[in-house]
Amino acid sequence: MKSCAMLVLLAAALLPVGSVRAAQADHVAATHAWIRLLPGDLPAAGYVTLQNNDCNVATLIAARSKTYASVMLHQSTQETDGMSSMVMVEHLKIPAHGAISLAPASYHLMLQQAAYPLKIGDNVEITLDFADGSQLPVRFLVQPANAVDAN
Ligand SMILES: [Cu+2]
Repeated sequence: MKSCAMLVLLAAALLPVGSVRAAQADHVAATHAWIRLLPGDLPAAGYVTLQNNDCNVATLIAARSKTYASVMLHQSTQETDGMSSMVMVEHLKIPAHGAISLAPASYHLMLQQAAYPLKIGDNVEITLDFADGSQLPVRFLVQPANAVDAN
């Protein structure tokens, strides 16, 4: 897109000489970040909407947290027999100036091996890693099993 290219050139011209791109993923905004807590040892699921404000595709490649030893990117799929299952997702592309939602029955972060027993209302920080080396720490609000969104 022409307007995008011009913006990039302008941004480059305004940067001080010798500066490098910050490790923080400022071009991606996270909203509606919440965790569905399930009873017992059942894995929790993390949901978030990611808006890409950049001219380039942003590719989510991993997520990690101090609170959960295991964080995986999954996609729920509906089988023809009506049963749902999950598959691992290698990476998730957010279109330029577009958004994707990790939401129930779709993409989610599979959260396992919590470091401590989580309660409703807790905040959990999960860091999202992107293919360009940038990262985005996001605070997720812990919600009960019957919740449908963060707010
Ligand atoms: Cu899963």
